[in-house]
Amino acid sequence: MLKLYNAAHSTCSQKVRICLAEKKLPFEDIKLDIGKAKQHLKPDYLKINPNGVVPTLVDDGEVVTDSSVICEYLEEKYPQVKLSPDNLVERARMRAWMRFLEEVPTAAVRVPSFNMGFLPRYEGMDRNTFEGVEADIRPIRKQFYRRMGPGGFRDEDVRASFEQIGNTCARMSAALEHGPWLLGQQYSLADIIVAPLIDRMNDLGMSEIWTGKYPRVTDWYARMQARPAFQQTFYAGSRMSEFLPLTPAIKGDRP
Ligand SMILES: N[C@@H](CCC(=O)N[C@@H](CS)C(=O)NCC(=O)O)C(=O)O
Repeated sequence: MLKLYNAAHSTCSQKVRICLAEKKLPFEDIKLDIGKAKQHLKPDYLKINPNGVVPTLVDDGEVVTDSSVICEYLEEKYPQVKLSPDNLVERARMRAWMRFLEEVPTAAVRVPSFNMGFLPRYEGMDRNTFEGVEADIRPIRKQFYRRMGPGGFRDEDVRASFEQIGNTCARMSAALEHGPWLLGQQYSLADIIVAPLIDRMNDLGMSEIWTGKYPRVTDWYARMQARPAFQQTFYAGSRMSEFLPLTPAIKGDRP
């Protein structure tokens, strides 16, 4: 039996949930509160995921971490529904997309997500308290939280994120010239991994990054949304705007 430790609104969890749904694999859905209760930072969870992040997959007692790695593991272990091309060069292209998606837009999307949704949690907290109770307890995100601080990321960081997401859309648009999916005719893990990032930007009201400018991205997003696996993944409560009042991403830099 597969178990997935995840959070409803976490984009990395959503990547794996789409993959599981496409493959029609049943799994035990273990929801962690990664907000107030910080269940992903408790000693028992850190034993299976020392990075203190979601998602984590447990397959028959074996632990697999990191959303892209989990997706590739599922693809190799459960190949009945194929989400990658057979051709080696095409597979390499898919993996190059996956690395790019992790390095650029996955990291970029965190900046407006925090500035727009999560900051009210830290309201009234001074920097020292914030660093002690929020930043320093996070195994791989300490510096990220410290850079953000209780007041949020600087406008310059938010603008850089938007630029990176725009660049991602430009690359997607160029790739989509050759077919409905990023690799052409083959729907693959590359589409699955970028989908929650585009969905998050849409949820944050930022679809203007691609609307008008990259119509192929708009059409691709509509095709993604039409897939049953996508609808299964984005159940009620899995989008930030459903449970957090969103504030502007650009805050006006503080002195
Ligand atoms: N490389 C990891 C990153 C996972 C990740 O950053 N997860 C976020 C939610 S999308 C998280 O758990 N954040 C916890 C925190 O901010 O403390 C993966 O792809 O699984």
